[in-house]
Amino acid sequence: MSAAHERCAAVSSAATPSQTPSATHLVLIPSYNTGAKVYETVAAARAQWYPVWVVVDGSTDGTGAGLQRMAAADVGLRVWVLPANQGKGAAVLHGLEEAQRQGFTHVLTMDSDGQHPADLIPAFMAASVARPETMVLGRPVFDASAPLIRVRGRRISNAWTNLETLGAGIGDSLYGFRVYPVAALARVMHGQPWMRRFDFDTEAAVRLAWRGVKPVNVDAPVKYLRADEGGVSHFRYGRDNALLTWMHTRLMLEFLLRLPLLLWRRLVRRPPFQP
Ligand SMILES: Nc1nc2c(ncn2[C@@H]2O[C@H](COP(=O)(O)OP(=O)(O)OP(=O)(O)O)[C@@H](O)[C@H]2O)c(=O)[nH]1
Ligand SMILES: [Mg+2]
Repeated sequence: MSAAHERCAAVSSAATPSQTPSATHLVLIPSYNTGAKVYETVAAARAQWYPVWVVVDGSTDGTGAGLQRMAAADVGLRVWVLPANQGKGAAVLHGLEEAQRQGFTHVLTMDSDGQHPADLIPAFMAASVARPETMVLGRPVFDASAPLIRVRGRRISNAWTNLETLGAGIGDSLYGFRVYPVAALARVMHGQPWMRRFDFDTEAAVRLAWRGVKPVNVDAPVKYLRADEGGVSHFRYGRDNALLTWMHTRLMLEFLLRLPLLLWRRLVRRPPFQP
C-alpha cells in the first residue's frame, strides 16, 4: 500500500472524524445573512468533521451571536465575525489566512445555506489527503429543484473556464463545495484584488489551474431549497452576472498573455504542483 493510500485509509477509517481533530484539513464556511439555516449547516458539518470554522461576513440577522454561542459549547467549532459585509471571497480569504497561520494545509469550503452535502465532507477530505497537490472540486448533481436558468447559465461559465485553462479538466467552475490547498490559494488571492465576491469560486479554479494545481472532480448533489424550507440566496442575476462577465473578460485577456507559457507547459509536461 502506498503512503498516500495509507494516509487516505487513516482518514476514512477514523471512527468519528467529527471527534478526532485534523491538524491539516478544516471545513471553512463563509456566511452572510442565511438566517437559521446556518445553524443546521454548521451542525451537519460538525457531525462530519473537526475542526469547522465559520466566517460571518457582516451578517445583520443575529447569526453572528448565535454561532458564537454554539462555538462556546463546542471546541470543534470556531467563529469569526467580520464587522461589515465584504463578500464571499473576502470571507474565505479571512479564514484562509488564519488557517495558514495555524499550520493547516487544506480547507474545504462549503456554503452556509444548506445547499451543499455535508455528508460528503469525509470523502472529499480523503480525496485531498490522497492527493494533496490537487484541488478537489465538487461536480454538481442537480435534482428537480434546480432552476433551469442556473443549470444552463453554468454551462456558459464552464465553457469559458475550459477555454481559459486550455481544458485543464475543471468539471464545474461555480460549485463552492471544494478542497483547496491553502498556500497556493492564499498566494493566488494575495496576487490581485479580485476574487473577493461572487467571482471567487470560478477565478480560484482558473488561477490555481494556471499555477499547475490539477483538479480532481467528485460528484456531489446540490439542493435548491424553497423559501419555506429556509432557502436563502443573495445571488442577484443582473449584478452578479455582470460581475461574472467582467471576471471572464479579465481572465480571457490574461489567458491570451499567458497562452505561450500555458502551451509551453502543455508541451513539456511540467511536474505536478507541490503544496
Ligand atoms: N451573496 C453573498 N454570499 C456571501 C457573502 N459573504 C459570504 N457569503 C456566503 O457565500 C455562500 C454563497 O452565497 P449564495 O447567496 O447562496 O450564492 P449561491 O449559492 O452561488 O447562489 P444560489 O445558487 O442562488 O444559492 C453562502 O454561504 C453565503 O452565506 C456575501 O457578501 N454575499
Ligand atoms: Mg446558495
